[in-house]
Amino acid sequence: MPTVARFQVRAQLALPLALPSDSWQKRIVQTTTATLYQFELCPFCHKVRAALEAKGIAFETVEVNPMTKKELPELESNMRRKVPVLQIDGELVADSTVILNHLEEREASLTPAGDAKAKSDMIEQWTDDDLAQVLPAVIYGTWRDAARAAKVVARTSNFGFVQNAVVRGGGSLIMHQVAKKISAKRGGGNPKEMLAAEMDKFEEWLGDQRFVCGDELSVGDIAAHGCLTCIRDFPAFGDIMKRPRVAAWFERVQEVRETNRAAN
Ligand SMILES: N[C@@H](CCC(=O)N[C@@H](CS)C(=O)NCC(=O)O)C(=O)O
Repeated sequence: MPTVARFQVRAQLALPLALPSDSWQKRIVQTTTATLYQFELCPFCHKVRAALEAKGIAFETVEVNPMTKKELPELESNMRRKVPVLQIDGELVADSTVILNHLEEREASLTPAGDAKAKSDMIEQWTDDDLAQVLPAVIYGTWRDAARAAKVVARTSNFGFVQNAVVRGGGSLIMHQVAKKISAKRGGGNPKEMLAAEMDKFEEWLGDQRFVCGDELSVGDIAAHGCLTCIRDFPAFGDIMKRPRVAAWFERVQEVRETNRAAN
């Protein structure tokens, strides 16, 4: 049995079809899905993807050009032009934590009760403040990884021909600089060691439990899992998976996501 019951949230718009009135198929149901505006390598965007999948909400993604952000819809003046932005039922919601709260309010909740809620919240906060900050430093930390990341961004973004060439050529340089900046901001340590220290904390919080708050999946699991998914194609992910308890947890959460994922 999946930990989260499979359900799909779809605003259903019934469109009358020109069919004989006695036909059983009088209407066709068009499913409205959510739209996630994202960058392919943004850990916060992957956090939202994990929540949408675990909750069985069908969604499509729009890759935002990081230079122009022209794909982003018109946002209210108090919303920053950052990804992720989720459009759901005609509403625009920005910021991964705000989006996850919004989904918690409208769908079956993954927020545990009592003390476990404090732990789930703490792990989501850690994901935003520490894990999501350290990951880019790791994946852009070496020239080879930065070049790989630049390729992924160029491939998935809506760049024109010239911008694409610029990103492929100069992207690794920029990303490497970004990695250095992040490292400096966090005390100038080695990014791999910083990530290992963060994963030590996570492993301790997880202990021998199935999920971070015990037997049930929580927002804390979703946040951390989504964030880690972002680096799945990078060598650093292999290092994390050398931790047996973390690897088993990762597979468990992955299974929930895959079981509940809505057909897009
Ligand atoms: N607190 C925000 C952080 C979002 C964020 O920093 N997004 C980055 C991408 S990972 C972004 O859009 N950067 C573009 C910019 O700052 O112009 C969240 O949780 O969603």
